[in-house]
Amino acid sequence: MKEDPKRFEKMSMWDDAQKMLQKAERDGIETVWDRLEQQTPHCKFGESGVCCRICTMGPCRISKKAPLGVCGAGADVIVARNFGRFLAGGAAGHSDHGRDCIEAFHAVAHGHTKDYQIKDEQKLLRIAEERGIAIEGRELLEVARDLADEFFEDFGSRREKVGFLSRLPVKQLENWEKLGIVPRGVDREVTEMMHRTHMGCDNDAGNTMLHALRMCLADGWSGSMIATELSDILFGTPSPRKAQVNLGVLKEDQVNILVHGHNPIVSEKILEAVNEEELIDLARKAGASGVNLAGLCCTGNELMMRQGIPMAGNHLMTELAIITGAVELIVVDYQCIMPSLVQVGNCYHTKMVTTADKARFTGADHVKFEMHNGMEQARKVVRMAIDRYTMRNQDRVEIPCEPVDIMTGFSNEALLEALGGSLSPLVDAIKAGKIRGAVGLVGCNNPKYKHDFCNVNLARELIKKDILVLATGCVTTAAGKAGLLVPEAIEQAGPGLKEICGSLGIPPVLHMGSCVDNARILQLAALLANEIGVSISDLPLAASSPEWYSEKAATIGTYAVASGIYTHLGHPPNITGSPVVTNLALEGLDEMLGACFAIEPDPFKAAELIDERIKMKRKGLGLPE
Ligand code: XCC
Ligand code: SF4
Repeated sequence: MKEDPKRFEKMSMWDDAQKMLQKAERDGIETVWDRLEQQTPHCKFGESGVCCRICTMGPCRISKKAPLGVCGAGADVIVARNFGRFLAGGAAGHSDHGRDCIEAFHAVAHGHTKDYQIKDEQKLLRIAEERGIAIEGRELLEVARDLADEFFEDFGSRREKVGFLSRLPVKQLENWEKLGIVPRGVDREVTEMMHRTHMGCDNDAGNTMLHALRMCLADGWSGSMIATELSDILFGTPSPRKAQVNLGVLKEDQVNILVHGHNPIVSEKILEAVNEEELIDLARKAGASGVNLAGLCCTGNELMMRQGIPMAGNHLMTELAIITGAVELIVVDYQCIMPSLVQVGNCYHTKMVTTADKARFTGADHVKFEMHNGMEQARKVVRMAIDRYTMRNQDRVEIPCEPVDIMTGFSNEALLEALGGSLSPLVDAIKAGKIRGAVGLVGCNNPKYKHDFCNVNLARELIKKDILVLATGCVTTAAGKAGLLVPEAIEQAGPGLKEICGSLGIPPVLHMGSCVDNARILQLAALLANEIGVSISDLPLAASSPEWYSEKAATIGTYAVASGIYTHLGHPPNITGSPVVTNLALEGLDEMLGACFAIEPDPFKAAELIDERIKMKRKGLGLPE
């Protein structure tokens, strides 16, 4: 690879990434792409899901010569168990993040912290009412205490179904009941998956996969949904605003701090601290002109959606951001944080700071954030960053390009407001075929693809076909860098989408938030289905994660399909060793749920697949092409 003069262009489509890859080579730094090369080719048994390590009679790997594991389990059972546990990881990640939000909210409601507040009182009251809590004549915090308890209950074992299923079209809930996939409690479904996949339990691949649907639905309709709703209540419901993306948001003459991870409980406090006069003065004394905060990945999405804080980059940009040599400190909570960031940071002056006991990194400093000390800890982190500024070597600093403008902040509340308070204009536009359908374009980067090439090109192809794109997670940064998150991008859209978005003054690709915020898309789908009087699976909707990598992304894809949304993935999960699981994913689920997975690495072909599906669903509703 080293001799190929075009190697950096093959790794990423972006100028800022390519320049930093060159610098990495000059500075002698190994990146995720180098390590991928070392790991290639990947183990075929692992890749197809037929390696079992569930007990110590094994490990067993299935081949033609040895078609059964020591216990007698075949490929289907082994794949189903492995995939079930993979999805459990994703559901647990989102939902534990949701639980952390409930704990923060609980602490506020009980007066255990002064560092966090209720920012959106109206939303608190609205959601409390939705969940059957009395609000009339009661004090706000009293209502909040009840809502916290109500949400905690959703994680337990005593419910027949999680609370937000009241949002679902009745017909669809009946179908889930028939199939036995109504999620009862978040922790319960995750734990049950671990139980079922213990040696000697659920030895029927299809049955294990049914439970996988139920568990992922618990994530989408409870764990993630609670995370989103409570983050809005605590930090404000997003509304449209401007922001900027790419490595150009770093400032050569300022103390640069990056927040990385997922939960706004940490990043929101860091944001407050960097705006404190005393700390800005301290930065000036250290020779900087100020303190600059930028985001990475999903906590970046959270801060961008609510506060307009710039986004330095997505998953594959996290190492490259440090390679600019301009980052004093990177503060993280959890999920999607490459352990390599510590080593890359050590090659410069960049300090890595962890904040959650459940996500510590060897070599990083730990500044534990708790409800009662969030502000104090945030100030400490900012002071650490200012200290590092004096250690920066300006000769090694290279900030590669100018930032790109974007528009963000499209919560469902904001979308409704843009539509004049009701969904009818959107429904009318869909019925008239001006907006032919909508696609949730979500998820990650994966070095197995040219970075962001599929994310960007799929978004472009879809809007050309008058399909509205709803972006979350790391796709957001890709779409933003490609100039698709501004109202002017309607010039790249088909005539119908151009007309509608043009009249509303919104971009054809709407940023709806972080990965847990895919719950916003679920809610929007349910609102639309209820408005038209059909199930979600009847709507001209699809989802796609072209460059996905994580367990969480697979869980999102699975709850999307289970919710009736056709879902495209760039590559399959590690299930291809099982005909039963693979056929179920690609076909069988369609019969049960009106939605299935589709696999296609080429974004242009994927756009065609999605387009065909949307045509089919429009036809089903009797809508014109
Ligand atoms: Fe992680 Fe959420 Fe994927 Fe980005 S998109 S790489 S999961 S940060 Ni959710
Ligand atoms: Fe092998 Fe069965 Fe044990 Fe898996 S559970 S490691 S297939 S003996």
